[in-house]
Amino acid sequence: MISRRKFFSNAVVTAGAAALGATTRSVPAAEPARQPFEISEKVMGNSQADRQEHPPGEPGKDYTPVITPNGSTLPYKVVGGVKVFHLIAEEVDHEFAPGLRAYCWGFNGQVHGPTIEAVEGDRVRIYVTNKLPENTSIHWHGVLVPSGMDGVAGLNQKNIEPGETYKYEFKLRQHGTCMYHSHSDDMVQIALGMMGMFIIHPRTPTGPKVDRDFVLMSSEWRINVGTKRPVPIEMTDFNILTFNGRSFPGTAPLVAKYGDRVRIRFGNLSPMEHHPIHLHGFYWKITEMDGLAIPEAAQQPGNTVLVAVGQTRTVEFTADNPGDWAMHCHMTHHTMNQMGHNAPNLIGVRPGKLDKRVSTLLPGYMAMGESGMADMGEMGMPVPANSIPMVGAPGKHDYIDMGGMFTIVKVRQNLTSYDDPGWYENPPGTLATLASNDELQRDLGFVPSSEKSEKPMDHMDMKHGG
Ligand SMILES: [Cu+2]
Repeated sequence: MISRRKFFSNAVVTAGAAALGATTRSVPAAEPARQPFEISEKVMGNSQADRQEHPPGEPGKDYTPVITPNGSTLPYKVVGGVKVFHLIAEEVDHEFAPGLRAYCWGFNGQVHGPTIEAVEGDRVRIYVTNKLPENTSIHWHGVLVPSGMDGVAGLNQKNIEPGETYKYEFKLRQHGTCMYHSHSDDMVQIALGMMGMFIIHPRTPTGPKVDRDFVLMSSEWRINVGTKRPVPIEMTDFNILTFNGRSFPGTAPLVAKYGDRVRIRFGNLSPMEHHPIHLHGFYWKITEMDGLAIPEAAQQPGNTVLVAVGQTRTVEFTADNPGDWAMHCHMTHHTMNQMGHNAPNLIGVRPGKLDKRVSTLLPGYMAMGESGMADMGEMGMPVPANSIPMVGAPGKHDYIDMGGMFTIVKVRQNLTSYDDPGWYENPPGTLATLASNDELQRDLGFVPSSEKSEKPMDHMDMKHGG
């Protein structure tokens, strides 16, 4: 491995004397012998002290543990100075949201697997037991490990056969937000949920102390309505979008006290799609990309961060704005549940007797949304068993017609615990309300008509449909 800077400095020394090919060949001879990971540690910005031997890092003393909403942290024990973890790859009857369960593949009875959490300098030994009906192997995504521990079946190791337990062991030589996932029959095993987050805290923290440190892993699934098994061959039309394996309204809120410094570590191991995650009410700074800390002066501000497949992005902000704040993927189809994407577009069309005619061909058919689709969940229309088409949730003010990759950040003053504090009480004068005629007359000079706008399409009356 040759760093770019090193390449150029060598190139300068020999410049003019040799063609480019000769220059590149001369580099190895000029390079002093390097220890494994030396260059990587420079890339990570680690100090000499970070390479010293340390006792295993302890939660509460060496780090503030992360919170995995709807998930958990993998327990460990210390054996001879090594942190020992045990992942069991197995089938899990997983609930995505109330009303939808499916047989997925996960770890230790969970989808996704529990969050692995350790400290830079820790030596970890991770046993992986395969209780699946096919081979597997686990890749530590972003973690700098020896090649033979990298987990790509066939390339780095033998497959873990059903019933076998493999042992991975390495020293953590970095800090940051990483992930883990199956790297055997990837398409099937990732589509079925075999992934989790791998958080490595710094041995010597820098920057402001964080009060709330959340972990959110994005994924997407195809679960045909009324079935109980995700379709692993789906490439394009995903209908269940999740944070930590849950779809709204199954996602737990992220609760913070007013003034808390909040960190959210996003990871995306969706089979196919990237997710622009948007937070209402705050601006954050992106502090890490793929687990690499960004120097403070280079931290990008924003309120939407694109998390591509395979990426992690970490953001931090101060919870200085009390309220209930939506946080969601901003792709609109990623904040809804099992909608049929082949439904005809009836917005603005008067369906008339269409429902009845189509229902003779398709029992249970209901034309979606002459005036939009927002009321489909609220109407409580009967849905097939084990499905959540257009399900949202009752909110404080009205029905919340969101689903999928959507959750709520709840910031409160005077919290006594981080349990769900319920809905936000809006201070007087801070809630959007129905305008009175007096106000309209005063400010607009007239009261707008309550009639719907007449559009040309209203006169089409389904003629085009035959
Ligand atoms: Cu998305």
